[in-house]
Amino acid sequence: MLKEKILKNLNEQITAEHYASNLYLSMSSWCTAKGLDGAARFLNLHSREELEHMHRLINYVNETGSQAIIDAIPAPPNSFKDIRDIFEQTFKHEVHITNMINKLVELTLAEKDFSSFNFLQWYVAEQHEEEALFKGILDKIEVIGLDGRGLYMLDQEIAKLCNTKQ
Ligand code: OFO
Repeated sequence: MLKEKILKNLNEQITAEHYASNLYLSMSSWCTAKGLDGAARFLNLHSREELEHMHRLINYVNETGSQAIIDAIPAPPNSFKDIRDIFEQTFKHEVHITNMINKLVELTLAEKDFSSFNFLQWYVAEQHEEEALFKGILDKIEVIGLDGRGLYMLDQEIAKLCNTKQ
């Protein structure tokens, strides 16, 4: 059984991963509506990944004999300024998730819950990858730009990422 404090934080993490999934799904839908098929596919795949992150947490909590709570999540935004706005928001969101994970890891050490500490190492590594991935897209936006054919080229570049990470 997990200590109360740790269970509460793990359940909050479940909700955060669920929200991230919906946020990226909403962004994917916006991209589809704007004809940005590469970015739409990338974000859709990423939305599914976030669901996997959520399920991994649910399984862990339930395996310990505690109960994973599936809580309400707020509606994500559904309108965005442009593709730059989308990827600035995704990067910001990943940094926020990293901070949550780091707080959780700190707590497991303080509570001497080494099993949860060990479980969370996967998320620590994953967050490192995800921040780098989204930062890389922001860098591409800077280099390619959004004017003229830039937007089309950028969408193609983002589409290529679907075959590497996901
Ligand atoms: Fe994109 O992050 Fe989950 O954990």
